[in-house]
Amino acid sequence: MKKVKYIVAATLTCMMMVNCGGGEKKKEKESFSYENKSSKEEVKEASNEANIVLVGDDLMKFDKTEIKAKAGQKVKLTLRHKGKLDVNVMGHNVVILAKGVDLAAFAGKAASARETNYIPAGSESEIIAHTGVIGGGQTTSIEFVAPEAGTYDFICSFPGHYAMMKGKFVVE
Ligand SMILES: [Cu+2]
Repeated sequence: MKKVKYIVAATLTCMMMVNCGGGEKKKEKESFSYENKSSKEEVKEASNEANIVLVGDDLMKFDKTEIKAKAGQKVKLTLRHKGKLDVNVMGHNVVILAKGVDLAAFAGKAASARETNYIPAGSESEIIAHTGVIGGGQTTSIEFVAPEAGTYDFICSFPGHYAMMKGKFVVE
């Protein structure tokens, strides 16, 4: 078992090196042979983290209306703003709300919470996770652990955005 874990770690390292280095031929070959030996374990390891990427734009839209993870799974959520507008004009964030939180009520509070980056003070219990606010051309990431199974709302809490920029976070 230890040996298998080592191989998986080595495979992942190889894959990362290949990804970062643009794929030297020799390394690519190595990672390939490892991959065949331990493909099952590798899938297991990979599923330990959900990699979610949401892209926002200057038209007040997210590119997805549904994102997914498994209960208890480590989630890496990346928000990319592919627009050009400044953070003060077209700022975006992602706020995942706890169950039972009223979307409109939360967004109303958030809109006037400019000093705290549109996260209302004292609203911790209403939020599962949230990113910072970014402008055009910027990217930000957060990591958190997926809550219990269920469907959660996510929004951009920048003033006036939630009606257009919202979706479901489905936890299985
Ligand atoms: Cu927004």
